[in-house]
Amino acid sequence: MTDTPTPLTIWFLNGPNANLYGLDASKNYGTDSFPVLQSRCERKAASLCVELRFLQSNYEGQLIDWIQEARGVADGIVINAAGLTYTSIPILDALMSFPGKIVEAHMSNIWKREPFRHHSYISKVADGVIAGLGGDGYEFAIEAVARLARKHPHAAA
Ligand code: DHK
Repeated sequence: MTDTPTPLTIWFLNGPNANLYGLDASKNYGTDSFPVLQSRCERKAASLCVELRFLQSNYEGQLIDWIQEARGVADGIVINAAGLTYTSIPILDALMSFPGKIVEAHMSNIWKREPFRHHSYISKVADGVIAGLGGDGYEFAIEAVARLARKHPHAAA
């Protein structure tokens, strides 16, 4: 007999320009469009008994508002803050106020790229980082944060 896993709520936050994935000429972010990535993540989440809120904004303040809203609601956050990863102390501060688990995700391997992408403020608070594996990495990130949240539950709601 297999036990049903505890249901979890995970928020997946995507930063500036993520809506263009699959459409950018560089193909740094693979060929899956953003809606395709979203459906892949939702399918993966459902298979793990995770309710997923998949969000994207080009605005730093909106991402901060969502992180604050996630307090007391979400068991974990997956975040790809995109270009804000390297600049945003306010996003770092908001994440520091979040009591659940945090996984940082990037489509590309940021350490293989330009030096300005090598320092992440998000990593200061992330429990783990997944980069360079494209859409597969997004699915791994959801599984990782769910496993962490189930191992170390906090009072989400
Ligand atoms: C996405 C972006 O938009 C860039 O600004 C980051 C990240 C890398 C990614 O690989 O998902 O530098």
